[in-house]
Amino acid sequence: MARKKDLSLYRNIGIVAHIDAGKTTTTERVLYYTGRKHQIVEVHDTKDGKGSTTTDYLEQERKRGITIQSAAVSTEWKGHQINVIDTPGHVDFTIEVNRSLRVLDGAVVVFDGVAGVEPQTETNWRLANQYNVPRMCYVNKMDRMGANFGHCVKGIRERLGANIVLCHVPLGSDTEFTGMADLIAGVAYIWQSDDKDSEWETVPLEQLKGRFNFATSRDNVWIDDIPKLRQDALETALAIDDEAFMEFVENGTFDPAVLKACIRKGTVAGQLVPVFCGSSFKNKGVQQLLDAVVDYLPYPGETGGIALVDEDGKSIGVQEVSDEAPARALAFKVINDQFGTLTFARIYSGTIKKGDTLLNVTRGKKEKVGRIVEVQANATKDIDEARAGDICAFVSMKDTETGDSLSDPAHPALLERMRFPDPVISVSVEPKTRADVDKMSTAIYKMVKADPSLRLEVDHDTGQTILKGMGELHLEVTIDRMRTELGVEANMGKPRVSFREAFGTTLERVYTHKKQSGGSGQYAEIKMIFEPGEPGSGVKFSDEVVGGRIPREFIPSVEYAIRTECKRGQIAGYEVVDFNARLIDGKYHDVDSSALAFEIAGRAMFREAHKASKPKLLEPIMRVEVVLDADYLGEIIGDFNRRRGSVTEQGQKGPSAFVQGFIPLAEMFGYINFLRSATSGRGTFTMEFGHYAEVSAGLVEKLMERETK
Ligand SMILES: Nc1nc2c(ncn2[C@@H]2O[C@H](COP(=O)(O)OP(=O)(O)OP(=O)(O)O)[C@@H](O)[C@H]2O)c(=O)[nH]1
Ligand SMILES: [Mg+2]
Repeated sequence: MARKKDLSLYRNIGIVAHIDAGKTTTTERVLYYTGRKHQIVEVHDTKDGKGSTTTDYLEQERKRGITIQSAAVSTEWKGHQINVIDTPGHVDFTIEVNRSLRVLDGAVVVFDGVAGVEPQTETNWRLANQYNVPRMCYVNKMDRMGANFGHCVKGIRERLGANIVLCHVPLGSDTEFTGMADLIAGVAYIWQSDDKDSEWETVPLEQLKGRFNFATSRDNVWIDDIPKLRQDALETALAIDDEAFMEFVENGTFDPAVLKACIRKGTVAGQLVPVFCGSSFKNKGVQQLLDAVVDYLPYPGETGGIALVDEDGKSIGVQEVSDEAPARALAFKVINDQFGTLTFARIYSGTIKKGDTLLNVTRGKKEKVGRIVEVQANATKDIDEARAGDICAFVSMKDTETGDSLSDPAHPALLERMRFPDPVISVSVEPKTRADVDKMSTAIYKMVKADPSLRLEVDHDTGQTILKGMGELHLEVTIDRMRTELGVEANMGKPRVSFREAFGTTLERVYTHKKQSGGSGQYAEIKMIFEPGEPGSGVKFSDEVVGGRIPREFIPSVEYAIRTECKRGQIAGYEVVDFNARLIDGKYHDVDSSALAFEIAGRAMFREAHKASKPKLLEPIMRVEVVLDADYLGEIIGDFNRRRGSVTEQGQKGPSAFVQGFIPLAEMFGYINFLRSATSGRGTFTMEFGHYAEVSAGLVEKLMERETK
């Protein structure tokens, strides 16, 4: 069967932003204006459990009024197939943004017109940079009191470092927001009302002069500046094409089609970021945004193919997006519910049909494609095949996990991997009732399999199940979803910090394991060097034994011993990270040496070496931003210091003040309560993981004492 719609008519886009910027609200409008939906549901109207927006359908999302998991919807706009993924803005669910950006071709970054650039916007922007995702900006909430387009645009330029081309200028703000001037088309759109079906009038820019007299003086300045801003926007865009640029500079003329082509070329190449504005809530600007998605964001493959890698993750080529090439897809999300397993995949090349067999190249296992479905938020529709550029889901795959490469078995290939964040916080989890005991471990395993930013461990001392995640909300939501989706109830212990341990110095040691008890004994001697590694370098083991001084078959036992024993450091039993373990020499005995003897030696060696290396305790340090009334600034800054933190930046954000800095996670529990009482309930904060840092020696004991309470 031939392709129904040409690839150039596809747009796979993500909507990303800081929490509450209006992503879900915008997605609802997109579905409404494209005719997919006949009613709009407001995010703040879903808390009573009656209604639901299309993309925030989980119980936990409705109750909290926030997005937790990314949800995909498809729709059509002016002959184009638009696949949209609405992502969460809360930092605890950043994995959802991460995996969406990995498989999308473009992104719309949404801003709250009052708050401007916020911490999660910066994080998501960096992620989009990592994955080379072309993007455009949408300054939403222009109808809010204090909305300040200029402040937001300045943030996009300065804090995100974007080379922007200003496409829209708002007409008024707050209750006076009535539309926008389109600097590219040379016209303004003026809405008659806030109603979702309100019409807009299209007016040449020249006719705007004298038409408005806004209460906020900066809103009038925008109107006065339109000729100059337009000149700037056109120059920035046309600079992509030398010839068009010269024509414009010399004669002041340009071809509108060439202008658009320039913006498209610049955006797709990541050189330009077009900026738009509107108010999704007041139904202004969403249709224009959709036009821009079609005009400027890339179709699948327009930015080139996907990198192919070898087993070490090194790039070895590129897979072009094409129907004719062998089938290659990346699984980016796995969900389990009462209906079974759904494996979401982005198809990069080839065609995958119902009944095909694919090879999971990451795991070396074959997977049968039983059913293929198109997913519309929480509804699925069976389809017979999926093609290059598509995002679909496979039903009932057995072994495939997030990040795995699926491929035509005759042409196996690994696609560029996804990167997952490290969990920094942990809780113990216990079944709530006897009936939950048996089911809990399977259920929790399923939750962890679906979310690569969770980890499951067993406490060595207590035998308790330990769940690690990105934050308190993340863990709470996971346990609650286990109840609603898998019917298993569990209780969570107090959240704890995921500390880590490291080697303090390089050292060389010999360890001899010798045991003589009647018959054959045990004998193994090893000589090793341990070196602290760079942060993030992981645990590396190297076998540097020469001349058969330790028989080959015993060396894996030493490596196994080191890799398992390092899960439990000598300071307080936390995982030891980032070191090189070099096995350089040893001795054996023909009769008494065995794999077990070498393993025992390896374990003892590790314990002794780590203890002797002046080990370090590492703690997660969080990047914290507090937004508050300037009156409370002094108190909050003083508190940063009390919490062993440091302030890196402070300033003004619209009508509010902000403080940014770093605070150890160990000092952040219950921060929200402190902030509320210190700011009479008017302060808000966000935090995300920054880095691990050494705990000063004098503090280790005090911290550990507090932890074990
Ligand atoms: N005044 C105003 N409010 C808006 C606008 N867009 C969204 N909101 C409101 O802002 C709140 C958050 O909107 P959401 O659409 O849930 O924001 P989000 O970006 O999806 O949030 P998360 O998914 O939790 O990160 C809701 O109460 C919306 O009604 C807007 O254009 N103007
Ligand atoms: Mg949302």
